[in-house]
Amino acid sequence: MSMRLVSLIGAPTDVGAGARGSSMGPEALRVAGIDTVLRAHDIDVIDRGNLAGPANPWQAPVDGYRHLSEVAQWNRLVHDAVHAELVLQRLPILLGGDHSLGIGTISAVARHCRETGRKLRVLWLDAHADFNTNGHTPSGNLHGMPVSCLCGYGPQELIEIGGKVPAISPRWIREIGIRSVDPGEKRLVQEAGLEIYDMRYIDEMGMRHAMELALATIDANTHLHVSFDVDFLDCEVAPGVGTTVRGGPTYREAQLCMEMIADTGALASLDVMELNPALDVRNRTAEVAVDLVESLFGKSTLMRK
Ligand code: Z70
Ligand code: MN
Ligand code: MN
Ligand code: MN
Repeated sequence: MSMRLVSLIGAPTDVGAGARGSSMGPEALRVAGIDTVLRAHDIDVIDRGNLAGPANPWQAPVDGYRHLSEVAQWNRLVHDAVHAELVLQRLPILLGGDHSLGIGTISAVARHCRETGRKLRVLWLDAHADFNTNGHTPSGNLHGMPVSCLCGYGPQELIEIGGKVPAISPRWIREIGIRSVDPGEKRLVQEAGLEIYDMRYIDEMGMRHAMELALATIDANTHLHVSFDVDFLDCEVAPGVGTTVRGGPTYREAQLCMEMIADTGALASLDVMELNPALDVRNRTAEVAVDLVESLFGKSTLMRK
């Protein structure tokens, strides 16, 4: 395999979240050694430092959106930074930041796939479906709306960031680990026909089978994007997130999930989102997240090499 090229991009913000603190996520991932861990796997890593966007004004929602203008500004910065790395044929890792920034990364990835004639598959690892609209959201927090925005349901300034509306088709997405969906959101998810492997499915069929289906039909021309919301993990494993939801994947199930993604050889961009150091215990959640990122880049290949 040729030398893999990775660029780390920090997006220190919590403008889309309901709790303050994911703005400290990028630095906590660096403190947990994300760059060193990747370099140990023969990866060329450049840390581009942090993007500089607007501060969090901590305002109430307007028309069902909190901080729409700030979220749009951050997402435009993320879009441009991620697209620039893809043009350089580097694999961008976005260090979040709240999950509203998935709009910026994935709209950049989708644009690059259009420009290069590649197929796109998005794996959304999350406790939440993140498919709300301003009419359905219980909170107004835009980190609950990135997937719907990417599919074209959302405010103009968020859905058009990558140039084309919608940025992606619901058919390109697989959501894994879901266990908290709001009532109106549930209907939207069903109408859009999102392919979801929720915790019930994982309990009954196992992580292995869920991932086999989620990764099916990926081929040599597929760009695989993983959007990893750290609240995907069970909160016993990962307490350092704004919205903990019980009953998530264990450490081993999450490792298997990452290892199966690594085995495809198709991973081409990654988000690590929603890590909240203000709620963490001695940076434990950051360390777990870095462990899992290591598996995504082929840590556990003992039996396969
Ligand atoms: C809820 C909402 C959410 C992340 C919480 C929660 C959404 N569905 N997303 N934490 N990452 O407010 O829309
Ligand atoms: Mn491009
Ligand atoms: Mn979540
Ligand atoms: Mn999320």
